[in-house]
Amino acid sequence: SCPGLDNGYLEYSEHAVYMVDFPSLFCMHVYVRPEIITSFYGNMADVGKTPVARNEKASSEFGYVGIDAILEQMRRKAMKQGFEFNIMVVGQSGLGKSTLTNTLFKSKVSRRSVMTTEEERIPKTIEIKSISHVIEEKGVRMKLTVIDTPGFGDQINNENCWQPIMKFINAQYEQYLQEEINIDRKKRISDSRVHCCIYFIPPTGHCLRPIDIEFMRHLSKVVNIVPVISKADTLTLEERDFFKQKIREDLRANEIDIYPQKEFDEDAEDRMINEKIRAMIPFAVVGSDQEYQVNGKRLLGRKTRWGTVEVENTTHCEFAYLRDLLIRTHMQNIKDITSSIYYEMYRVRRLNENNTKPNGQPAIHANGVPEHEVLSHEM
Ligand SMILES: Nc1nc2c(ncn2[C@@H]2O[C@H](COP(=O)(O)OP(=O)(O)OP(=O)(O)O)[C@@H](O)[C@H]2O)c(=O)[nH]1
Ligand SMILES: [Mg+2]
Repeated sequence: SCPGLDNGYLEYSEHAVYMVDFPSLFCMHVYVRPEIITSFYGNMADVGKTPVARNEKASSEFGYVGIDAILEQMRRKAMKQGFEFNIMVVGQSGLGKSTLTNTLFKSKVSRRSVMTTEEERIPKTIEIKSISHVIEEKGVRMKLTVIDTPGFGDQINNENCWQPIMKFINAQYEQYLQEEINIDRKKRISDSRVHCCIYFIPPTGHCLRPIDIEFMRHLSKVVNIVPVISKADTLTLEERDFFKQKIREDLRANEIDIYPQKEFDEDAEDRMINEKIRAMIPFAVVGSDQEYQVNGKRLLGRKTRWGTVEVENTTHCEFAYLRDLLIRTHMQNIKDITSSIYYEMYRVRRLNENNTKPNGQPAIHANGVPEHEVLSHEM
């Protein structure tokens, strides 16, 4: 029904109508909303801000719709919001947890955000303490929080020494849940949930101790566990390899599921990458917050009479692998598992408790979501 359009064709898109009449006049009439014209030849980076009018013929010729622009939109949103990541360090007293916390902040993660220069000894940790730094790199903001915990094993009876840690982890889930079920809830809930727990194994060189097995068995049910062998500078290379293998066997024998858990591998590629990590875990780490001059460079290390152990040198220890796993390669996955597995289990359990019907039957569907509940939870 377009006047004057003979032998031509009509194209329609959401934002523009094209009437094309090539054979008779060799001209093309384009009826298009004025604001579209400005973006018609626009840079693809601007896609997402203003809809781009697109000739369907050209689209089919070149096969490009612009779906990939969603990545750019997501990137912008994520950069505006920033990221939060919470790591907890747990283990027996004196294994270097507080030192490693400082190492994490002073290493390449955020060398600039820690400005302490004075050499002070790290005191014994006596309460659970969170240390946060906002790190910015290439416009991406991340609030990295390390939760330092008091070491256990000092008591005569060390039974149930995992309980205060478990209580803290659950308290963070509870806080998140309360924010989430609030009628007037915030658009974005601040996330204090423990995404990952670094468990410190003493460098005995033998096998896992019952207390380590007990601790990890309980914690692995509520949080991602990444075990490390602490003070790895005290082991020879052979001792280190033997100990690592023995720990992996002990973990398997005791059915302790550590991160990255096999059952959460999403595809073959995931499996391939994670298998390599599983073969390296537990990382044998060395911690230090002191810098030394080595070959003209200032490096984090531990100076001894026979040389300096460089913390970030992978031929000396595996701290850099640990940091890369946590920060560079698996952070999002660790957060996803926290949110979709561990927090979800906590949430279902808590809502089940609250929604138990008078006859004792929980008012929860098989999929774990209460009938009346309209909760949406972000990953
Ligand atoms: N050889 C060696 N010593 C370390 C290492 N990391 C820390 N230390 C030393 O171990 C001692 C205890 O370190 P902390 O970081 O206070 O240990 P912690 O686990 O926080 O101890 P608590 O707070 O009591 O639980 C300090 O003298 C550190 O310098 C390491 O990788 N190798
Ligand atoms: Mg400490």
